[in-house]
Amino acid sequence: LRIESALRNALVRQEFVLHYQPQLDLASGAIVGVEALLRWQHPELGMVSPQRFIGLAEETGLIVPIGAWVMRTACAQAQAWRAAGLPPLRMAVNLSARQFAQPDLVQSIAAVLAETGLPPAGLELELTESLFVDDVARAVALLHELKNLGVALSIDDFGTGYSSLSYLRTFPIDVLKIDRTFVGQIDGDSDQAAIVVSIIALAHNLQLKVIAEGVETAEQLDFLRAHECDQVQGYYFSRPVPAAEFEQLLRT
Ligand code: G
Ligand code: G
Ligand code: MN
Ligand code: NA
Repeated sequence: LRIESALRNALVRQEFVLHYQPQLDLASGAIVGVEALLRWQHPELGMVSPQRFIGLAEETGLIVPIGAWVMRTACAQAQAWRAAGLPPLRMAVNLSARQFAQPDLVQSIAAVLAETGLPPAGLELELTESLFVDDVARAVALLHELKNLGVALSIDDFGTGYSSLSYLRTFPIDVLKIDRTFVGQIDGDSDQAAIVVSIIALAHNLQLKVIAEGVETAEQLDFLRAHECDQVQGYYFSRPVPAAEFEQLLRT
């Protein structure tokens, strides 16, 4: 309960911050994207991990105003970097189930794009397969509306959900993000390696881009390069870092 009331106050007390993790094009090594990741810096509890509060924020509905703050802050940051002359990156923002269920989701994203001036193609929404299972027809319609705005859509944690692969044909998805549990075991476990190779082939056969998450070693990187993965993200390149640090990364 203490953490719940603290969470209720976190927005007005400005205790949230976004960290940013680069996504690199595997062929060129250039940073082409960035994922915004929410952090909660509580004066007494310290840095609270999203694993501890995203679930609670979902249950209480607090994720809606928090998610709106994330969207505005991430888009404003992406546009500020562009205005500063840095290479244009695609900003990836995680969407929760509760946000996905909001009737005004599309309008609220359109409003943030208009307000910040970020071109729609500069925003990517990270969705999980679990968002699609409740009402597939609504999900398909909503994804088309989001696509019509001009934003990119990715499936996060791909391979860990329970939904059918058939949605990949009917949903206007641009990117699959291979879950880090598969990537982390490329070296030791040939079954996990086979899954990674299969997801890359699946993505490419459907004309989708594929990003490997959780890349931590040179061996994993070599494997992904050999199998023509498009983009990589993980501690091997950088942890999620504060905006100023990310900007340094972009300038070097
Ligand atoms: O960055 P970290 O590994 O601590 O994130 C833990 C989990 O929290 C991940 O599943 C990540 O997707 C989720 N997460 C991080 N930032 C956000 C956010 O802004 N919105 C939502 N809905 N989830 C987030
Ligand atoms: O669920 P989602 O993919 O959004 O979660 C992203 C989370 O993964 C972030 O919290 C981020 O801190 C974490 N992460 C990013 N790169 C790595 C990595 O190389 N290894 C591990 N273990 N976690 C990572
Ligand atoms: Mn993500
Ligand atoms: Na993920």
